[in-house]
Amino acid sequence: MSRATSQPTSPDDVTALPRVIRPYGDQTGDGMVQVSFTLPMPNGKRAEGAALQLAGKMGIEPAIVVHHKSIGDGFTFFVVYGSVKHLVEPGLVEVVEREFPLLSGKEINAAIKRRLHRKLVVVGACIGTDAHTVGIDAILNIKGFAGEKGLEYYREIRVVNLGAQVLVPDLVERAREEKADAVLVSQVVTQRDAHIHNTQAMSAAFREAFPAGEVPLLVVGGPRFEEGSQDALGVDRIFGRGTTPGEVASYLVHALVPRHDQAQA
Ligand code: B12
Repeated sequence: MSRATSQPTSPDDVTALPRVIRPYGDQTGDGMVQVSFTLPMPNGKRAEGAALQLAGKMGIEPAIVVHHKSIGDGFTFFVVYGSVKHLVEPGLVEVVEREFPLLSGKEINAAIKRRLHRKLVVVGACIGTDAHTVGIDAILNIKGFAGEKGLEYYREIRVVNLGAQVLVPDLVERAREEKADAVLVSQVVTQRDAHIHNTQAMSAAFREAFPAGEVPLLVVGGPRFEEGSQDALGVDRIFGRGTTPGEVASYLVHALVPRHDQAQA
């Protein structure tokens, strides 16, 4: 009796997957996908035809429009369902592994207390015109996120949450006043790449205001940052969709506590 098919597959075990796969709809390998988009056209037959034309150009063929709805004057929202021919090679996917261990609350507090001998200071804000505070609050506020308490809950972390629409010069000033070890910035709105421009401006302002080696750890988060783009943005770390406070606290210990040890040595 073979048990191979009932073994759970590890998400990281590429040897358990075929070399190539296709999307699954009704049956294995049928290549079915569903996409949604908006066209700047009034709802109607011509707009439906335009949606199918786009689907064809995207390689979705045959395709059907399964939903279309007018969303204001001259705009139509579509959901299109159809088959693609493309093959996916799971073995070629590069997975960015977390570079630090996840610590428990107790371990985090103990590491800060033992090695820093004072509270670790975090200043957080949404910068620019961004008023989406739910994400940064999920990380900072005591109530936390996904069953984990936020950074305010940690005895050895002092949190200063500046809220929404904070101007970069004010953030720099407050970080200096509070002697921030880390500055945590949230950017949710991505229209016209606002999240990228704001983050780069923030990083530049901190690097201009603080001497080299004394710039606080710069951490930015939001649902649409590209993994691994921290260097291009001039920050130390990026956190994306679904981040939990425990991950951030573990990272802060990983990045700051040893750093302080080295400075004392
Ligand atoms: C709630 C909401 C609002 C609320 C915000 C209330 C508040 N106090 O935050 C209100 C109604 C005010 C609002 C307004 C607007 N919104 Co709005 N909003 C949303 C919505 C529905 C949910 C966002 C949210 O709370 N997510 C839940 C949190 C927990 O998730 P998160 O932000 O991703 O955070 C997690 C991670 O990303 C990460 N993280 C985030 N930040 C940070 C920071 C650090 C340091 C770290 C470590 C981690 C981290 O950790 C968090 C937990 O895992 C989204 C759509 C959606 N479903 O996402 C639209 C959305 C973000 N809004 C959008 C828009 C366009 C607007 C408006 C411009 C609308 C308008 N025309 O007025 C305004 C802009 C206001 C402004 N000046 O910013 C767009 C943005 C599109 C884009 N490409 O930029 C979205 C995507 C909706 C859409 N599909 O169009 N919005």
